[in-house]
Amino acid sequence: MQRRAVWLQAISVAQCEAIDFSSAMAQIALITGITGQDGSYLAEFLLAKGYQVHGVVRRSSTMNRGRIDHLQHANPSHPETSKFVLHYGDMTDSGGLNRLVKTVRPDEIYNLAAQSHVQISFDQPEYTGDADGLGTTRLLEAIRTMGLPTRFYQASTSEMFGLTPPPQSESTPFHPRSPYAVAKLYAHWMTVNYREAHHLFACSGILFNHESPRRGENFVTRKVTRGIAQILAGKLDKLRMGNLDPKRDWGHARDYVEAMWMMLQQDEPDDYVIATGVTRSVKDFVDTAFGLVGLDPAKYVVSDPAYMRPAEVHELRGDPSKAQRELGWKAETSFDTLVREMLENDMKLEGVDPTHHLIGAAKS
Ligand code: NAP
Ligand code: G4F
Repeated sequence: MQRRAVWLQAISVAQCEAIDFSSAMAQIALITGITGQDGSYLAEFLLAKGYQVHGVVRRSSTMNRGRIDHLQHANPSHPETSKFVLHYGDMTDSGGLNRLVKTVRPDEIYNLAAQSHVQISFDQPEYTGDADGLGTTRLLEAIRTMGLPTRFYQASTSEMFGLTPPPQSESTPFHPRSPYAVAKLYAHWMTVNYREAHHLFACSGILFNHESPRRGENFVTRKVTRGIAQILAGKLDKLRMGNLDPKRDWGHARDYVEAMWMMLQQDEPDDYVIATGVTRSVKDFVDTAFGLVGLDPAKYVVSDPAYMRPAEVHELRGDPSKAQRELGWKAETSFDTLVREMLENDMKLEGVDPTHHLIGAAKS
């Protein structure tokens, strides 16, 4: 109980400044966005590799650390000896970011923090630009002005391709279609610019959609798997959806965080597309997920204009051949396995037994 109470906080700047983290023998990684889907998988991955992992968390009135609670509890609570240390910070606050980089002196920074919802970025264009765009510049400037040899990973996105038809590779022209994509494109070019102008080891990973049971509940895949679980639990009778025609290249987040790390282990910094190379429509996802529990989507899915976007990205399909060739990376999880894993998780969360509903689920 005592240990949990300590860990439900992050350490203060004063505490942080009193500790010499650079004396740790382990490699040190700093992850912004550690409470998000990718941040949680990446933290697990780096801890398993023996890194000391520092994460940036935002202050909120309720704790939203569900994705990383298990990591907090598995590590000793004393910041000097722990392999997992949390710090308060925000991408809109350059003073705090500067102090963090100065005191933690990370070997690697993974910049995953972002207002990452495309549709919401139309409602919050300025904030999205500040956090996702300028926030990246703040971190790059912190590394540059302190003269650190820190390697930097930027979470760029296939949304930057927007209207440009597939297949999309590292040499495909960009045509962003939302304030989110515009902000990310600015951050992408700042990453490239700090590499070219200031010789930072800075990489931009252009990742296509990746999902998991930890995906935020208002992204389309999780909305569908969670909706199905709620239908089975008798809590929902209709699933209100937007445009079912757009196509996405969906992979598993667990596979994709490994590619982030691989980029920072190369001899030279570069940019890489990370994708499966296969595209499916939102309707395909809906049909697959409903099919796996033997339900007819036509009885449950209804169209709701509230989820239609002012400008849509119609088709994304990445060409991951450079990552395969140079990093030795390739997506491992199949589409069916991904959908099944998400459904199983959401059923359990809703108190529904997957062995009764999920076709092919092993009986316990
Ligand atoms: P996510 O689940 O939405 O997580 C976003 C993280 O950023 C959360 O930890 C969030 O903190 C944090 N954050 C948001 N605004 C912040 C701010 N102003 N200051 C500090 N932290 C802030 O996103 P994800 O799916 O893990 O994606 C990780 C990154 O990859 C994002 O940059 C996203 O844009 C990019 N990306 C994602 C995909 C994908 O398909 N998942 C594809 C390409 C690129 P709270 O928990 O406090 O909200
Ligand atoms: O799941 P989505 O919200 O993801 P989107 O817009 O592709 O963005 C995600 O992937 C990007 C990488 O390409 C990331 F950079 C970004 O941070 C995020 O992780 O929507 C997917 C598609 C869209 O075409 C949307 O219009 O699904 C369509 N859709 C249809 N009905 C819906 C819904 N999307 C949501 N969120 N909710 C719906 O009800």
